Amino acid sequence: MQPYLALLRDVMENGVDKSDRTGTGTRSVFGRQLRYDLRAGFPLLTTKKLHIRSILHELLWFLSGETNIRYLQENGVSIWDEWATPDGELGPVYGAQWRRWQGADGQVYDQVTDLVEGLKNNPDSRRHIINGWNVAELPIESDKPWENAAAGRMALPPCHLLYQFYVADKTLSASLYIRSNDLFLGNPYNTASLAFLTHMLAQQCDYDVGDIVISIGDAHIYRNHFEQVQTQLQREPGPLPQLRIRRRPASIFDYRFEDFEIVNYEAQPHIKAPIAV
Ligand code: THF
Repeated sequence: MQPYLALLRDVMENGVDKSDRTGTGTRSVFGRQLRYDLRAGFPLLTTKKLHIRSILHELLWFLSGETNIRYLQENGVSIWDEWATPDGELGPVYGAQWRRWQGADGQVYDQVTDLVEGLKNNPDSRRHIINGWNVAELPIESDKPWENAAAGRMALPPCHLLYQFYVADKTLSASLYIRSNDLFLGNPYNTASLAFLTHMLAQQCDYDVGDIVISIGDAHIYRNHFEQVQTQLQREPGPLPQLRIRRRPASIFDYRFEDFEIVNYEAQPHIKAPIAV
């Protein structure tokens, strides 16, 4: 996880102090890329204990096409609470775009099903893409997230918006574009989530796993995370854990939380930080 720690240092040293939508204030740089070789281990932070439960349930929730936080709450995951309406709606966020993108012609597109088909049947394709940036359903910038959701628009525009996959030598790699990345809280989640998804897709298609590449637009650290970042930068990273998937579910939609086991995850203590809403 050295690339991540180097990016934190880069932002602290070279970043520009900016105001942001949430009113918290950030220090940010523009345009950075992180790469992890999944064969070297599962890219979970070791300098801070991560809540794997939240990351996995969120990914399973995206894949299910759900956009109400009920499933997350039933599983003790609260990371989407702040943006939802009182009855838990987030509008057409990730799950809706991944599984039910509505064309102007009324046709509904399941990007995940199409992706798996494409990876299996046409591995050399350069169009293995999931796109979350559905312009017609973006929120209105000035409104509150829950007001957008109540009006049927996304509560928030997607942060991780463009996924592309690549097959070569029977090995699957993934690339993700994140337009705006909260480096202390969000980035470690996004990295682990992409790694889980890549392992699942590889298993479904009988490929090995290769690299994951994360490209970031606005890479920022919130002002109220500076202290936590310094604490983290004083820690020495340890060896990466491994992922074991206990069975081979019938499809990409049949994975359950219990199917995943992270082995040898020895992380340093969790570091608390407030989330900017
Ligand atoms: N907004 C902001 N400001 N940062 C983000 O990373 C972010 N997301 C999602 C939507 N808006 C965002 C929400 N994802 C935590 C982690 C990811 C989130 C929201 C919150 C968080 O507070 N993590 C705590 C532990 C909480 C837990 O797991 O229960 C942590 O210490 O890691 C980016 O996708």
